[in-house]
Amino acid sequence: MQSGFASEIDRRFMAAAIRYSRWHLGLTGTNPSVATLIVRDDGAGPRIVGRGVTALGGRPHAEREALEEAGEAARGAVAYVTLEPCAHHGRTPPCATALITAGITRVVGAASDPDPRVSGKGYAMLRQAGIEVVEGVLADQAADLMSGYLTRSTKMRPEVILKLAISADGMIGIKGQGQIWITGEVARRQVHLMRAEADAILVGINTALADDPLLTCRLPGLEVRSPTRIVLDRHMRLPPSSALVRSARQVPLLVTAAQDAHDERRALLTEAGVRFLAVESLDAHIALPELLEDIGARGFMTLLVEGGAITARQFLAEGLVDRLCLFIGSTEIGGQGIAAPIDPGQMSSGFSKLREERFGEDHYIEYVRSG
Ligand code: AOF
Ligand code: ZN
Repeated sequence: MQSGFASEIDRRFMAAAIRYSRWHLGLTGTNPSVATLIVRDDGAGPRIVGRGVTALGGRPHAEREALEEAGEAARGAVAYVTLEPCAHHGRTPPCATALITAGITRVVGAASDPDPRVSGKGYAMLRQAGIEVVEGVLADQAADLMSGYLTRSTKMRPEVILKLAISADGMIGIKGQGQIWITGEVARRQVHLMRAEADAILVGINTALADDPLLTCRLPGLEVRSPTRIVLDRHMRLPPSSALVRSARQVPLLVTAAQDAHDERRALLTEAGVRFLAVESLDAHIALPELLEDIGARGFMTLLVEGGAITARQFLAEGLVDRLCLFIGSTEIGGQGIAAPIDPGQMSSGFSKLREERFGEDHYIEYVRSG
């Protein structure tokens, strides 16, 4: 069995591969967005001869795309893969076999794959073929971008990302008012980027009624990456005239309604292109774990929850938030404000801080659930 050590150059190429894997986030169905770089050194220093990222819809896999670009240059080269190469015969033969056949002599891998058809087997196949394998290089960074895939594989539900924009005095809105601006333009663009990378986005009916949001990605050039929109709407109160329903033919819209809700409204919404997710209720609330299971079964790996207060509180109270993204504005709202469901100054021990940044005037803190 061959194994080796990672060099500083390995870490640099892996960091580049991880950045590249971000390219197809939200676009690969139930497959993770993986990247591969094929790098060779003919004496003048290492250079990239092939790049691949998991294709739209999830196939071909990243390794195949990269090997195709490299062609004969793959012989004797190093492959940097952000996920262990697959070992199973799916619709295509295993990527481990493709790397072996192409004459790759060294594989540097980041995250390991929980898929039982792959887990450990991909690296074992490479080693058996005499390829030097280094595992786990920048594994945490790679896994962070694949967290949706990893959550869905292990918990059978999507990763829940709760995004909250909070004023300097801890409010997320003003009572009785629709959308108000808590954060500035740079932060707002960042939120649209999060939408582009998510598989689905969810709001409660109160937010849908008060704000009449579109919930699409409106960054120039990235409009096509808008996620599927989901509204928690047990009594089917979403009006056909809402921005969400009017855009349902362009960007998918799912409404979660109880089976017995309003037949006439159901027909109107169906006519407008809306689809439904049947839900169970528990104490007048939608049963979230069952709903998440259903959303996961439909192939969604990441679910961005964008509000409002009641919905956010319910996800938090049921321990269903995996990642918490707080955008903290610099202005105060005052007494008419709706209090945020959490206090950034007093985070519960269930979360640990992953990163902190500044977006224009606003402060950004991202937490992940610990354990
Ligand atoms: C790779 N490279 O780029 C990705 C992989 O249904 P299939 O045949 O496409 O296989 C899906 C599994 O392949 C998925 O569960 C995960 O284990 C792996 N994803 N593997 O070698 C890739 N996206
Ligand atoms: Zn593969």
